[in-house]
Amino acid sequence: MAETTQPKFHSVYSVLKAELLQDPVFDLTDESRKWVDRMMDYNVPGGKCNRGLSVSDSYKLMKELTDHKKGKELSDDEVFLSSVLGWCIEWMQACALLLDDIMDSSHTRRGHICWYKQPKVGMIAINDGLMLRNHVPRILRKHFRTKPYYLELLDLFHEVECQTVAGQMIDLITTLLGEADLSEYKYPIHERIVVAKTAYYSFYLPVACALLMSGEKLETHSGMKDILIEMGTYFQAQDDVIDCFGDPEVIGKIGTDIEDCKCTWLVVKALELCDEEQKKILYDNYGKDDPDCVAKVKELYKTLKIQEIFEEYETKEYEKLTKSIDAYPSKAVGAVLKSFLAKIYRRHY
Ligand code: DMA
Ligand code: MG
Ligand code: MG
Ligand code: MG
Repeated sequence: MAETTQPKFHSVYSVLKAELLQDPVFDLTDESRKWVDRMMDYNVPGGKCNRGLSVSDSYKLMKELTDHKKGKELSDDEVFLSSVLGWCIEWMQACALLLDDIMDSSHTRRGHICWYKQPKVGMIAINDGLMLRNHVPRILRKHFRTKPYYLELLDLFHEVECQTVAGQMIDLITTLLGEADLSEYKYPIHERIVVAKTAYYSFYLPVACALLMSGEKLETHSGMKDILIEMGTYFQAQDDVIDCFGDPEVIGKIGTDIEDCKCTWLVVKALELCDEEQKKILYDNYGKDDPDCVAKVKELYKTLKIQEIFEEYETKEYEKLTKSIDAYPSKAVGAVLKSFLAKIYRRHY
């Protein structure tokens, strides 16, 4: 029985890693091969792999419901190829996170100190990020070059990467706006950031990969994209809350959004609700790299009951998304969307 279980998915990582280390295009020396080997192991496989695993899961669900092949398991080849696409997303995310941690001055990631903070790594991490980014088209070329959907796949990864990079830039330059005047932070700008930096690659990309593998055209699924983007927006709002209130032991990272003056779901809500006195607390303490200031901001969030308000937002989002999914014409795609929503609803890490 072919099923993409965690161990099977992880065995594909070793195959891809071995191929990349021998890829003549990089012409690695023995020393650099060791570096890349260690760098990949440190940055690529240590996450929850939700995005990566969801390509195979989505592909399987779609196949069952569209090809009338209910109950029929995926072939070994289908499991392998959908896992390869899953790993391409994990690779792309590894690059994004590695660079994100430098730009956000983060301390830990996935329970370890950030790669750029490792002794002897430092700013070499920037080139390591570019190396991971360039692994993706090499993997795609090796395994999908002869597929009829190869060009669409390349375009898809490239378009999603453009979105993510633009989102990261807006996330970063918006802090300049906030540092000058915090009252500039409102939900439309928050939404603009999170749709681009998170929703496209985390939610749309895995399902789009599965669709292409199933022989579908992406243009015919624009309604699906809208639902996935909405789900991704909700997911990043959760990430904002987790950054502030999550337990670093559980989430594997130490939040930096308050210090970094980020336009988060929490600060936008706080600005909506605060009176003049509370507004002053925010203005005086937000965006300062000082634990006392951070504590004051968190205290204000508690006074304003932002977490409780977030829970109400979660319930509303869940209802709204469920309605949109139920109204979606393809039951196959609907099943995929429902499985995604179930995985993230009220998550705490
Ligand atoms: C990260 O946003 C987005 C990308 C594309 C890496 P973030 O900085 O909130 O992520 P994290 O909280 O994981 O650092
Ligand atoms: Mg960031
Ligand atoms: Mg970050
Ligand atoms: Mg975050």
